[in-house]
Amino acid sequence: MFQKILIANRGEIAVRIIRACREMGIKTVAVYSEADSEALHTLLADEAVCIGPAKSKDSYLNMERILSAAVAMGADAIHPGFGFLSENARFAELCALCRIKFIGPESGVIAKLGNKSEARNTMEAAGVPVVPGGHEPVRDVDEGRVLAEKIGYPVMIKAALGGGGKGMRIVRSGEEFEAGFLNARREAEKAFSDGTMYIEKYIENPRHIEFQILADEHGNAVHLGERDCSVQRHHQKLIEEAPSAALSEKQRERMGETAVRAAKAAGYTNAGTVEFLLDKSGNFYFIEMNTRIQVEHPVTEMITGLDLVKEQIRIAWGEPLRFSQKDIRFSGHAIECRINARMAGTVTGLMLPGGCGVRVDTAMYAGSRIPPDYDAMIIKLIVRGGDRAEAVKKMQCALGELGIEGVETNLEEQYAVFTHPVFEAGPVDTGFMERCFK
Ligand code: MV4
Repeated sequence: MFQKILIANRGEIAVRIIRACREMGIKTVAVYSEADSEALHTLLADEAVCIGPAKSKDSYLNMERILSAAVAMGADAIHPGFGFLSENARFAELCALCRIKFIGPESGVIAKLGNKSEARNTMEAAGVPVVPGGHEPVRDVDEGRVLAEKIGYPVMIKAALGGGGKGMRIVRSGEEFEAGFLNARREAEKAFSDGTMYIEKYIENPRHIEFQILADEHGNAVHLGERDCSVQRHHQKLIEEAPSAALSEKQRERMGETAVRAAKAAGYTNAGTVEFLLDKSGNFYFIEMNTRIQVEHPVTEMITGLDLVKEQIRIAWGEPLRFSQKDIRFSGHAIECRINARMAGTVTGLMLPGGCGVRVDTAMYAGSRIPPDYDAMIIKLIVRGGDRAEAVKKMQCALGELGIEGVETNLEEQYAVFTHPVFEAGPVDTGFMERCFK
């Protein structure tokens, strides 16, 4: 097994990875920025290396500094977590060149799936349903308009290197097309230094359902069921749950098989997520595949009893999966709630909830500083109940116990969502937040 893993991340996911390594008897190296010298990941790891100033570009996104730290400390693998360099094909390639195992899929697979237009074609060729749309990126406004007419309005214009809502526009008529296309492309060029755009039919208020998959380096792949991530705002997920209350057992089986087919078609290894849109009639369509461990992975852990980070490490070491699809059992209902800071500052006081089936993933402690330079998510509350109603009740109680002093957060809004009759009744679609929380 690996002797020492460097964690190229910060915050709760870095802490989550350090814990998995420690349980497996693997030494850990944290990297940290000047703003994170007293962050929990810096304090908890066996060793820690300062890699630069607070700005992500100078620290957590600086490939040379991170690789230098890994070589200097004698790490034999790097876990990238999520965000930062986790889906950077060049970084995975550089790790390989330095003979350090990147805990994730191969560089070429990251690059192929990172291009959403190319991924669409790969999946369609493998018999995975995709949203009706074009097979090639569109070169200009006129070509785009012709394709949009053929698909039929409304359409969605997307950046090939996009995801997460950037460089994306809904266009509802021919008159709107030119402005929509040019604005989306300008945004894409700014965000990704690439203006490659493709067009799909727009699916109105879909449910956002993603399947967790695990694939080893020996050709075996399984899925660990789905997560329903429909509660979002401004393309930020707020709540995730498993299983989805919107799926029948039959649909779950078909989508799960499809997700495994998608992973195999991509030559995928390690943990990954296949994202689908589910429309009003129950049709599902592949939209993209995420090549990292995700923020919401704990809900899958809570209903399968598996530790996904440990599985990632075992797969990266070259072990075959320890289970086949029929060995995977699902039990109960799990929900995750993201608590975001609405400002930088110091958490002067912290009261955390607990109890049966309550899990808190955070790097916060009383006295923690929240620098202005990074993601606002500070705590993930995860609960598991026997069924959805019990899980919702547990989350209401856990949110009621949670106390955060010193910084403003979205805690009260989350409490309002969990006690909203429409959410309690469930399931909701991606239009829920806009309809019910203006
Ligand atoms: C879509 C879509 C509808 N039709 N594509 C959002 C982020 C990125 N991963 C893909 N996303 C979507 N792609 C087609 N063809 C709806 C979404 C979408 C969404 C869109 C607007 C507002 C909220 C949303 C939440 C989830 C998904």
